[in-house]
Amino acid sequence: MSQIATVATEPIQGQKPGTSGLRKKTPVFMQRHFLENFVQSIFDAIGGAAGKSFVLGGDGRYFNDRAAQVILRMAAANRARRVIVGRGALLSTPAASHLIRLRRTDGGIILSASHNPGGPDEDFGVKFNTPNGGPAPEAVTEAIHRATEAITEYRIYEAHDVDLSNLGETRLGEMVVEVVDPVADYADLMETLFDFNAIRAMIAGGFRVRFDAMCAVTGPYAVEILENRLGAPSGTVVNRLPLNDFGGLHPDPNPVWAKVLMDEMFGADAPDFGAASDGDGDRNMVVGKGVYVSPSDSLAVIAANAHLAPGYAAGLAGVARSMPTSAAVDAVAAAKGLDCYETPTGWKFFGNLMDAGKVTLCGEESFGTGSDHVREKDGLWAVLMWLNILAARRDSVADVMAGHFRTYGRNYYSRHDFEGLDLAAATAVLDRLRGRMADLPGTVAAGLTVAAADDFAYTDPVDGSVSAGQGLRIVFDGGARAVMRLSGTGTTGATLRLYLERSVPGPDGLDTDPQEALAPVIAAAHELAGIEAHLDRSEPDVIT
Ligand code: VG1
Ligand code: CO
Repeated sequence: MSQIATVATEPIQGQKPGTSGLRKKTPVFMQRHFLENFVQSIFDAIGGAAGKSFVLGGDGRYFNDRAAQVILRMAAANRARRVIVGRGALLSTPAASHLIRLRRTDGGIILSASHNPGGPDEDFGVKFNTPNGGPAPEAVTEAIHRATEAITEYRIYEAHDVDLSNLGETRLGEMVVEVVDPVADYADLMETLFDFNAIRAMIAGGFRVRFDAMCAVTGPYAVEILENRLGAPSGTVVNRLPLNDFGGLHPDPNPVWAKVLMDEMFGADAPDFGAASDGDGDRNMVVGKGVYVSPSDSLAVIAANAHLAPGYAAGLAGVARSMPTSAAVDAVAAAKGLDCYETPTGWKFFGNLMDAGKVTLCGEESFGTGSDHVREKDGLWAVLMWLNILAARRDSVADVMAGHFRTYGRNYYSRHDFEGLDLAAATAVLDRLRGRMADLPGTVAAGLTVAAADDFAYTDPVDGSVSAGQGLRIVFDGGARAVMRLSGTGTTGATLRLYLERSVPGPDGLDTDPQEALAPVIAAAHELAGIEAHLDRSEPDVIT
């Protein structure tokens, strides 16, 4: 007989959400009480689940299906009214954000560790999104963390698994479980924003697209939108079947992990347009025939051209970028008279700006772009925006980029990641540098003179909340910049991210290799932080 069980438990250390939700090795999440404690803490932190409705879904990685069943039983035991679940417990992060908004739920739980690899020995994650559809802001994630430290019991309904393979409504006790098509509402939303006829005509005219779904959640979305609705030939979307270990791929759409796509786009007879997305579908990489578009440049190009898409024909309210993202978009904003906001890393900081109508478009250097159509970054949205721009301009990616640089100048940009570092050693490097920030101006390193240095702190212009310690910024004479911070999404050791930028106004010097253009900034940053001396590393593990 089904009944509600109240299970005694104890706090488990380390249930502190990072940049985007709680991420741990899958075996950690599968430990006794681990998932249950965290989910009960979410409910406790938001004043209980009774009478509320939620969206639930994930990127299909290993443990997604089991975790979804546990969360449904816990929602029922906590007397939630309704949970809307994507069929098979699948939902991309942007589709989940859209459903929360469309169905006006009290939030949603997304099962994903996003761009981190998945599988029994890889990563799993859980993220709570608030009723605006966006990632919980810091006040909420802190309340969840406090609840994990005080938890004494959780509630779970003892019942069989719910069949999530068929659309429609069932009941779990008093609670309604509504299984929905994960793709349909999202695809419909895209049709309202972009000129599907123009894109369809461009593709029918021979424009070739390649989309690499990296065996992650975007496959079914890309097949429905690009192949079924826009008429791209079958096979346009590769790695289209979501697999619970992503087929062993690292579902992070960048030139390193999406190398197969890069090789195709730079090879003979390359398609006109290539793109890839990450585990949960919120990231994107855009590549033209023989030309790579950096995420910071993509944001700038979209800011300059978004009016060509019907959903943005009235123009943008304003734009925002995370602090480490290049200032390429700032140049567009200045030229167009748009407000431009600079936020800490992580999409949760854009939510207030979008809710208040201050910005339409947001982006991060980490392959994240999006708008106020949802409250998450959105990989396929960015792909469709690009296709819409190319169809409207009847131009190639290479020509769009060259024209953009001629008009606005070019911000050479790169991120160097040093992975698998000892946490104490990496923290010490940043602490040491932080301690010197005030004295750095005037210092000469590798021939560059420091003009300004600080530890980025952000005051939210809407609610006044302050987030300090968001990254060390060093600006050199002439405007070149280095930023350093530790990753908040990894699950082992520490990752030091070094962000490098140098702007060139043009018309000369717009075609240099970015690593070459940035060489002096790289050298200066290494010298100031003492990367070789203290971390025993001279080369980064990943360069994007
Ligand atoms: C990284 C990126 C950040 C992004 C976050 C979540 O965080 O740098 O820009 O918002 O991942 O992306 P960190 O703390 O590791 O630098 V996703 O697609 O993994 O949700
Ligand atoms: Co992601």
